[in-house]
Amino acid sequence: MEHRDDDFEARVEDGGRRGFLGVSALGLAGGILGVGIPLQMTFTRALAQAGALEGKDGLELLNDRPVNAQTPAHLLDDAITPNNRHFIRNNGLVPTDTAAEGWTLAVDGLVDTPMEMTIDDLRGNFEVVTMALLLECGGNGRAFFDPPASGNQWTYGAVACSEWTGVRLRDVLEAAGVQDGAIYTGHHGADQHLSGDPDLEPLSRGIPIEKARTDNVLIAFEMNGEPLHPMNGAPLRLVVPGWPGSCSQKWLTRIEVLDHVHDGTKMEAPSYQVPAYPVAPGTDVPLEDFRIIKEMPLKSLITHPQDGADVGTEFEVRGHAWAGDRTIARMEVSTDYGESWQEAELDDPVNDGAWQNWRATASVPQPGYYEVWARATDSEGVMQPHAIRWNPKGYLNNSFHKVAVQAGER
Ligand SMILES: Nc1nc2c(c(=O)[nH]1)N[C@H]1C(S)=C(S)[C@@H](COP(=O)(O)O)O[C@H]1N2
Ligand SMILES: [Mo]
Repeated sequence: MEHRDDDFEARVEDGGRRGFLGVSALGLAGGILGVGIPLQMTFTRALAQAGALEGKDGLELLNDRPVNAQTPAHLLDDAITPNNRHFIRNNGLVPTDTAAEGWTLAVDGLVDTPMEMTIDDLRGNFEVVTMALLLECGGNGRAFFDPPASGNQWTYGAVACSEWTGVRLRDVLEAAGVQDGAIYTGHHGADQHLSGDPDLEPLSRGIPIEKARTDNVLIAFEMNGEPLHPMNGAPLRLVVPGWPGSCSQKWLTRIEVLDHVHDGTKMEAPSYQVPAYPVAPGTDVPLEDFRIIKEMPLKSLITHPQDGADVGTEFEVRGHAWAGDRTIARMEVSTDYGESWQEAELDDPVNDGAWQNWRATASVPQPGYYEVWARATDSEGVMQPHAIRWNPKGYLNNSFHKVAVQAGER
């Protein structure tokens, strides 16, 4: 079943790549490639795609059905990711009506009091909090797997840290009264399955109840002080920082409390799962040997200089770093292929669940071509790896980010 679904996704993605060229050709995506509109690409479809990225700026469309778009690393330079720079990862089709008016959220399952609430009810009955929270797709970095893994070919830009306003999932669960024996949540959204079958959900994931009860898991109705962008889950979504982005259900309509691990769409292997043991690249791993990804690994991103930039022989290097449910303790950069490392200045996270900003002044001995590498070490002494172990679906690539620069006169 799942394998067929993946094949379908892969085919759709080929369509997406053609689509991307089409948008460029219309001059709507920044004139990246000088190619004509492929035959498959109708004018209407190109316009539909342009619409998908409305309110976004500089994102690279990886797929148009479903819409998936990543943010180039240098456009993630802001300390807090603005709405127009937040990536988009959809498994299905965006609901046609994303108005806040009349939207309801049901909380049911193993609770004393099943509830159905409007967004005004949420605002009125629970403490409203604003937090900067990191979202990263489990497949960010998939493009670098060899043999390649099917799915969106994310390079670096399926990550963001915006300021989300909402209520704590914990508070809502407490109001509903979670019963003994509850171990997991199941999340449901209003998006439509690609097949058009209304009985199928494109994605329905959940998290262990302990995670659902942490302070920084929000049911959010604002993104950087504005209503959510339609592509980012308007009018209501979950934000589960530090865990695979797929846990953060968009267009949220229902949260179930369960006495078993949720069995919704894409909870099953191999979706958002990795092998229980190390496997050689290309191994066909039996489905029962996969395990659900929980916390995401530590990682960092260089947002300045831009890859390929001209810089002086002394230049600023900066970016962000994050570490699942932990924090980053040390950030280092190298301009000599890792022969020597220089410590960067590292900010604390603005709150639990935010990425950390860092900066360093690099200097190189003479003009020429250099690579800038960055690596993070977390609060438990775990260091970001130079390369990572292959897995069938291309998840959890947290290897060093490297950018190339030309320093001094060419
Ligand atoms: N309802 C719904 N929620 C969803 C998804 C989806 O397809 N449908 N995609 C998930 C995945 S895989 C990721 S990585 C994040 C991405 O959030 P964003 O699109 O706001 O960046 O949303 C998650 N929530
Ligand atoms: Mo994702």
